[in-house]
Amino acid sequence: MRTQVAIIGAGPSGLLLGALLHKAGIDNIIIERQSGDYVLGRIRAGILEQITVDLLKEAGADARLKLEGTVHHSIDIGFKNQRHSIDVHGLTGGKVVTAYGQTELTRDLMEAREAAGLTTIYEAGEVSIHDFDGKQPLVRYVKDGQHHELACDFIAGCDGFHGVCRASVPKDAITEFERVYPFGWLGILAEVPPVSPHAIVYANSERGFALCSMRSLTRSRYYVQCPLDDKIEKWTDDVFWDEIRRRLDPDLASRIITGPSIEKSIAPLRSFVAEPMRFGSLFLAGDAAHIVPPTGAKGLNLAASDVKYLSSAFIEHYKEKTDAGLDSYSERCLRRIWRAERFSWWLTSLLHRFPDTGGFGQKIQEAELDYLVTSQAASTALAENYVGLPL
Ligand code: FAS
Ligand code: PHB
Repeated sequence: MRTQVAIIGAGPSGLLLGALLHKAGIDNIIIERQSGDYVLGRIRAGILEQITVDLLKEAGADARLKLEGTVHHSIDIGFKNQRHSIDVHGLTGGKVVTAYGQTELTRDLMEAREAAGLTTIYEAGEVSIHDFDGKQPLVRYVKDGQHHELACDFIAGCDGFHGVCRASVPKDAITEFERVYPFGWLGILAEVPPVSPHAIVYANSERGFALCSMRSLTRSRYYVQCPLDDKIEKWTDDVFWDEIRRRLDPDLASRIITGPSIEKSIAPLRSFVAEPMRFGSLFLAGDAAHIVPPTGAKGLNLAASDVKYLSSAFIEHYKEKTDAGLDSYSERCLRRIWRAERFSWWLTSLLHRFPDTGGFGQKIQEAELDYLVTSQAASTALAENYVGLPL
């Protein structure tokens, strides 16, 4: 088999890249190690920057997003038993974010790909990539016991943090930067109306961080900071609902509608960047190249901006016969990535309780939060990062 761009991974990065390349008439095949249902079963991000919304429209996969996405003009910051609204829309000259689950976005892209009759090899085993630093890049995989080879011009490594692409780069050709946080997030999904349907709530408390989000007006997404070694079994629904209410201001806590969880998982938090993001004809995009703690709602959105840069670069290569975009891809992505890494690290450091936070640290966090919500300059800095910096 042969294609112009071989895409490894059918998560948001791979699917969005495939859709944008197809629209430009560039042949691509996606190779995914899991089943489509497994990919859809992963509950992850929920907040989309306008850049991501616009890319889904460009990819022709935004019909449901327009109907079911919930536009947010503000976010709430909770601390010292009070809640403060940050007018993101007003502070950024009208920019907004949209609440729409990554699962739904992935489903929309999958369905659009299938409708266009494009090839996605699911449940591909033993995926390996070859000669990406040479002239004849190649992907090998096993499907239904048969060994296959896919020749291509380029390989897009959209295979996430634990994928094969970054791992295939020689160690002396790549530099990795990482910070692992000493806690995780316990997240639950419940078919109950969100307590704050028009503003995500980020709460700092002496008991730890809490977040109130949503997937729709009837489906809520909540998180609490938890020890990294916590076992999910400890967190019964009742324990969870009691704990999150203790971390929120009394008014909000009294209004939370509880119900049985339909998904519950603990995710570790890390900051990670691999440099560079290009190795010959291999290009890394999304979580394959970087990870942010989800506090700033940047992970999925950074993946989308990588894909915007990479799809434009491939289109220039094939249509305008210039490699300027490919040659500048890594540098352009990394500038934006590091700004998002900084924002996500800063917000995580401000809202979470660390082992060494203590009484003094809590007071410092509360003083910074007090300044953040009362200073227009500080609120503007938060708002412009939250809606997404310009491409
Ligand atoms: P993904 O990891 O989504 O997709 C990579 C795909 O490649 C997967 O389908 C995988 O099966 C496949 N793959 C891996 N190895 C392969 C191989 N060898 N061969 C073929 N295929 C292979 N972001 C937010 O903005 N907000 C959040 O709240 C948030 N919560 C998160 C919670 C968790 C537990 C995790 C892990 C991430 C979270 N993220 C969040 C970040 C997340 O949304 C990512 O940014 C997003 O999934 C990135 O998409 P991809 O780059 O496509 O990577
Ligand atoms: C989510 O809805 O999953 C979500 C929202 C905002 C965040 C992180 C996660 O910062």
